[in-house]
Amino acid sequence: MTAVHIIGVPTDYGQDRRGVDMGPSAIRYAGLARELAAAGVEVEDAGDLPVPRAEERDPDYRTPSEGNAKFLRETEDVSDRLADAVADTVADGATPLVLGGDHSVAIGSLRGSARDADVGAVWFDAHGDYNTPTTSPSGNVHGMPLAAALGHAEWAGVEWANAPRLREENVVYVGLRALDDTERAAIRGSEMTAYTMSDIDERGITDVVEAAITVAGDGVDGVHVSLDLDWLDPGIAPGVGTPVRGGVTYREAHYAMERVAESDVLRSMEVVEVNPVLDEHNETAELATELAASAFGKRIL
Ligand code: B3U
Ligand code: MN
Ligand code: MN
Repeated sequence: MTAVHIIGVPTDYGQDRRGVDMGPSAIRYAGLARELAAAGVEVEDAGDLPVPRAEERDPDYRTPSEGNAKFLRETEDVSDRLADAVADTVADGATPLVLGGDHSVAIGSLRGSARDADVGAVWFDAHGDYNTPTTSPSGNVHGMPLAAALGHAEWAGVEWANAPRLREENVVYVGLRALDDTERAAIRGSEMTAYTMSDIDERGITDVVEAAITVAGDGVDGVHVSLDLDWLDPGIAPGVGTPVRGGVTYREAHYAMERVAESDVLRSMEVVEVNPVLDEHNETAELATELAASAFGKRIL
């Protein structure tokens, strides 16, 4: 029986809208343990990592020599502790399920997952999260975790951010639809594979997800699945800080997660950017819960 360890990371250092720190509570309240049990996995809840409130901290206390990345010292601290928790969970033979928090938590998840193994990643997101402190229009680290984990540009010497055993060739985006200009150019120039919403329209979710899992899993020990709830259309997932119209449907999302479960390559997963303050009746948290259950094997029949 697959064992899943839930690790909550109530952080909102990576973006400007308060509330995403309540994501782990909202997702648990929506019945995560029950849903995962229905998926037939053994669940252990490791609780939340302690994360100091953003108001008590200075966003500009430490920035890189060039550019802007807010709450960098705090993000480093959370990432270090999360990387340890994820690596320990994998070493115990369980699959970590990280609950964000904003997408900056992915830096820690990726570092932990890739500590003793080569990993690929499938990035289900409207955004590329491939900015650096210099290119970022916002200074928000939730728009940078992939560039950080891949050790790009100013992130290159930043040891706590870099996951050396994650390679561009095994990173695949699914559902992109909102990129900054510099980010677009950087993605085009990279070895990553990027499937946009147009690709899903043209080829269908079946084909795109199949290809994504194949590329991410090629020659590696396992795949990290990063699920940003703004990947879905805001009509069904309103509780996110940066909604973008034209996202995937409820059924496309479930199908994708079911394929993740069937592929049997899942090494670690995170569910991020649920913001209960912006949500309607906790429906985005419920959706996150259901999608996680699908990724761990819940089936209709
Ligand atoms: N690309 C923009 C916006 C953004 C990225 N990720 C989210 N929003 N959720 C930035 O700030 O880097
Ligand atoms: Mn994201
Ligand atoms: Mn996003």
